Amino acid sequence: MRSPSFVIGIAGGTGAGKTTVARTVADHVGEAITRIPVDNYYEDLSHLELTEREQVNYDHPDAFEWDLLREHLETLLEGQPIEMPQYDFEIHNRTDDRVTVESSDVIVLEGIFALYDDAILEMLDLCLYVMTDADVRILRRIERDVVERGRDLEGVMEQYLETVKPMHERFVEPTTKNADVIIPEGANQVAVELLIEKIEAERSSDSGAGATAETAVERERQDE
Ligand code: UZR
Ligand code: MG
Repeated sequence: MRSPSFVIGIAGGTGAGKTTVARTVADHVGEAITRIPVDNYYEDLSHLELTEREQVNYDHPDAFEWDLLREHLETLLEGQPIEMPQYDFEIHNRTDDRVTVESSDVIVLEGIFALYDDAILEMLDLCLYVMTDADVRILRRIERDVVERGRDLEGVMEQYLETVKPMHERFVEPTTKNADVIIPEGANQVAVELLIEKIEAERSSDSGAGATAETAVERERQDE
């Protein structure tokens, strides 16, 4: 199995459009991409009751199982498959299923803390931060949590003010300093197209590395 040639991290606040950027890129590049949502690496909280799980601060870095995420990324970088945990937002817990995810040419790690952990940053070739205004993000968040994640409006509002916003300011937004590129307003078309072009360029330079090196040597000879 071939090892990935390019690993991308996509961070940004909740509702910024990270998943949309990752999915759009994956749709264009096709099977050559493995998408890893950091959300799937929330700690297993099966030992807690639902009412207790509702009280957990999911916007704090401690809510994640970092060791497992690091280990899985390393495995994918070696070209090996992983058994990726799955997360259910409605019950605030990991499910019992694991999904086998194969490694591929391009790995995309996506989540609020994609650019948080030092060991993970070492593994990333390109670090992106999706920067979207907080008002746009909360509107999207309300729509998504109520429609897709089975929440009520009051709960979403309370959670936003109590944890999502302060934790964003304290832990998520500072990771902009780890970004190589900041993408404004979520999945904007120009940014996504540039990203796709970059991925294609990395893939073709990697597969044709020998040929490129030879051409460079030849050129040097001609220059002498
Ligand atoms: P994205 N989250 C939940 O609401 N419930 C959970 O069980 C686990 C996570 C939320 C989390 C964070 N915070 O803001 C968001 N809260 O999922 C991150 N509260 O996901 O990046 O897709 O918005
Ligand atoms: Mg998302």
